[in-house]
Amino acid sequence: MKDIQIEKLIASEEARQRDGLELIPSENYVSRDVLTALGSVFTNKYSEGYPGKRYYGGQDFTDQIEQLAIDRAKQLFRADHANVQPHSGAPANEAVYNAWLQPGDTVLAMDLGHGGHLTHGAPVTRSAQLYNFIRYKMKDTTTGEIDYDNLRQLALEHKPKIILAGFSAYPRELDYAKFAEIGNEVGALLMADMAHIAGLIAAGVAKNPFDYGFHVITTTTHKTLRGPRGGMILSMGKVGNPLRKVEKTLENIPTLIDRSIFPGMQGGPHMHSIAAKAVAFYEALQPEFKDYAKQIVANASVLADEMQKQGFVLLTGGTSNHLILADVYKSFGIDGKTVEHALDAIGLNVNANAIADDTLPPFRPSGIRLGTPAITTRGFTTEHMPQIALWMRQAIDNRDNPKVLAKLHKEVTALARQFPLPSDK
Ligand code: DSN
Repeated sequence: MKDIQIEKLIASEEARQRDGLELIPSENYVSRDVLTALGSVFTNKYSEGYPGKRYYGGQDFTDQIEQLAIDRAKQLFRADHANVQPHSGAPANEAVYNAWLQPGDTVLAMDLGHGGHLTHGAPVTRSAQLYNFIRYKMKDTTTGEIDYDNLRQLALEHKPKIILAGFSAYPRELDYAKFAEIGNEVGALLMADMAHIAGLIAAGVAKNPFDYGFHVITTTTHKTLRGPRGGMILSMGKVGNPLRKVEKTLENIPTLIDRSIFPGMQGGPHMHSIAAKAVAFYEALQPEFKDYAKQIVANASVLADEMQKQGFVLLTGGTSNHLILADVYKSFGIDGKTVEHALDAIGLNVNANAIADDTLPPFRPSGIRLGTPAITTRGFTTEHMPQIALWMRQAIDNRDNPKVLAKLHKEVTALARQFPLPSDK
C-alpha cells in the first residue's frame, strides 16, 4: 500500500484483534473469502434498481451476484423474499417503518433499557419523531420473561400498526407465538429484528419468527451471521415489480419493502458488500455452521455460569443465546464503563451497557454486555470459559494495579495467539 499511515493502522488493528479476545456480542471475525469479496472490484459499480431492472448498463455480473445473495438468504431463513441492499440494520428497520407506516402511526416495541434497540423508537432517533412508539418491558428481570399481559393491553389500547419483537441486549428467547397471537388480534404487522441472533436462527439453534406467522424480519449481516457489515430485510408475501406502486396490503409487503429501500431511501446498492453477504450466506448454509452456532450457545452458557461463580450478578439469571448481561454495579459497586476499561487493559473487549431501569446514566451505566460469537469463531470451547471468567474478576479486583493488569494482559495474549483469526488461515 502506498498510503503508509493507513497500512500501519490496518496492521495495528489486525494485531489488536489477534492478540485480544473479542467478547462484544455483536462482533465477529469474517473469513478470508468474505474479506476478498468485500475488497473486490464490485465496489466500482453503480446498480440502482434490482436484478433485471437496473437504471445503468453493465449489470451482467452484479445481477448474478445480487440474485445469489437473495436466493441464499431466502433458503437460509425460509423466506419468500429477501432485500439484501440495506446498508446496515438501522436503515433496514427504518425502511420497514417507511414501507408500512404513515407519520404518526404507532409501533409497539421493546423498551431500550429492557433490551430493545435504539432504532426501535428511542426518543433520540428520527423514527421516534415521525412515529409514535409505545414500549413493552420484561415482567421480571431475574428471569427475563416479557410482560405479555401488559403487551396485550398496550396493543388493545394503542392499536399499533407494527408489533416489533427483537433486541440488542436480551439474553433469552422471545415467545413469538404470543407476539403473533396479540398482533393478529389487533391487525398489526409482525416484525422481528433478529440482528443479534440471525446466525443462530439460520443454524436452527434459535427459533425462526417466520414459523410463527411473522411477516417481516430485519437483520444485520455482521453479527452471529458472520458476514460483512450490512443489513437485510426478509419478508413473506407476494413478490411484485419493485419499481411499480402497489396497494398497502400484508400480501404486498415484499414489494413495499423493495420500493422503500430503492427508490425510497437508498441510491446505488453497495455491490461489493452484497457479494460478501452472498459468500457469508454460502458459508452459513454449510453443515459446519450448525456446529459453530451450537458451540456459541454452549460457550455462552458455561461462561455465564463461570461468571456467576466469580461473583457477577447476571440479568435474567443467565443466557439462552450468545449474549450475557451483568449488573456490575450490583456485583462489585462499580459502573460498567470502569469495568469495560479494566477488561480492555488486559485484552478482553466487552461493552458497558445499561440494565433494565438503570439508575446510572447511559454513558456510565450499571452493566456490561458480552458474548461468545467471535471467540467461538476462533475455536474457543467450553473448557476455556472458566479462565476467561477468572481473568475478568482478576482485572476488576486489580483495576488500579497496572503491574497486575500487565501480567494478566500477557496471559490473555499468550492464549489468544494460539487461536488464529479466520483471515490468517
Ligand atoms: N451496535 C449493535 C450492537 O452492538 O448490538 C446494535 O446496533
